[in-house]
Amino acid sequence: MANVVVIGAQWGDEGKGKITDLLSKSADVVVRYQGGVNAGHTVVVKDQTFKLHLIPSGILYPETECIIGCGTVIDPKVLIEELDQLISLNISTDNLLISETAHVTMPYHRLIDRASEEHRGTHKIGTTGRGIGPTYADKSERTGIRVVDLMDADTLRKQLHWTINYKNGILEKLYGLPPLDVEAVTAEYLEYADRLRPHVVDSSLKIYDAIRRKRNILFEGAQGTLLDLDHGTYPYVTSSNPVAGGACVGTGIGPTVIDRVIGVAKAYTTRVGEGPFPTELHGEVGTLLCDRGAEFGTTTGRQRRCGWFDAVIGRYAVRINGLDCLAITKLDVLDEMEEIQVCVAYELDGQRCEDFPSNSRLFARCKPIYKTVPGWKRSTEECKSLEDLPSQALDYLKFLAELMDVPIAIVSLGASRDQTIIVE
Ligand code: 2SA
Ligand code: MG
Repeated sequence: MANVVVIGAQWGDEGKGKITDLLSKSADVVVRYQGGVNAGHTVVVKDQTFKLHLIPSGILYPETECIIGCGTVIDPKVLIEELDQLISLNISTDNLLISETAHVTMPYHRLIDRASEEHRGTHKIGTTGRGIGPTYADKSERTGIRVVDLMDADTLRKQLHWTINYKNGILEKLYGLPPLDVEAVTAEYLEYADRLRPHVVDSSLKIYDAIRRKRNILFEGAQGTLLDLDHGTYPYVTSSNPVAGGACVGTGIGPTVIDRVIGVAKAYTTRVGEGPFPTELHGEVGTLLCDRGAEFGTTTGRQRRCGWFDAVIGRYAVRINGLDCLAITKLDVLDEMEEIQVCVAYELDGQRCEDFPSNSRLFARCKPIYKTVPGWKRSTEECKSLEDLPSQALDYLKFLAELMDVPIAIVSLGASRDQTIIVE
């Protein structure tokens, strides 16, 4: 399988968890390169459901090495809870490695995330409230705490003494919140440090080692292309780079290492949080997609907004990520539809627009131009090959591939591992 990057081609929750779980079978190493505990991957193995936020889903395979790369932000409290959950289910966590240069989410990050959302009022982003933006902001501001700092008690004490006093000023003066206790936070984080220490490594070096030994490496993206800080629907984005290019910076490898990029997209579209969404459906059809697709956030339980497939966004994802192929997930959710609409282009101020506009203000004014295709009105959940699919479902997939000019390599028809068609 060589070295593969798996990314979300929409606004996150495309089913990357399931696809990376499938690909992890042939991977020796699985690496997360951005995001933090805002991500939520649901993986179903037999009758067990795993909800993972930070740990790569490759952990479910005993031989696979899992690395949380330097481009991620780590909330040690949640990470330890996740480790405990896996251990209680008899899954070994010995193969989990954590980059020493990843940044650490602190209590003030979570507080500032929530307070600043409230402060923004109608301009809020709709964040997950997990402190992601403020952790990355500190990284850029060069006031962040890195895993390596967490591992050294003296450094941590000194850094937190200064940083918490500084943050307390913001919490109190700007948001009217009570100050944090430096000693208590330091003690709490030193405990986390002891627990995580055995996992901490120079992850770039580990990955380089694996590359030299010709191991297969899977780079697991979180969130999606349209949530990318640079290429997404700014400001309604996350604070990292979920696009394929992020895999290099977020792990410490060069672009020549990557052999293949796979995009994951739902057969329709969802978005959670605020921001423009041209194909969003508000009526009955939207509710049907939400119900059949069980569209609720893995991390926050928020209901996801639902809409038709948007091929303009699909083409954009192909371009921005250099996609080799697509995995289309949740096709079965459309099984009951009489007819299905696909957004083939936008109408922008009376003009037809084929390409995603990088200007957010223009994007917010885009109206979908739909092509209606027939539904198949039959269950696809048991289909094991393309031949098993109803002809209308096959035509739908062909139409999507044609619109985005990219082959479809995987089709997913349900949550479990065997509800998958691998296109030869
Ligand atoms: P943040 O918290 O700063 O990253 O939020 C900024 C925007 O990014 C969106 N975002 C997400 N969108 C979809 N799925 C995500 N992960 C969870 C999941 C979400 C959940 O897998 O279900 O449980 O609610 C995710 N993470 C961030 C977020 O909605 C904001 O629009
Ligand atoms: Mg998710």
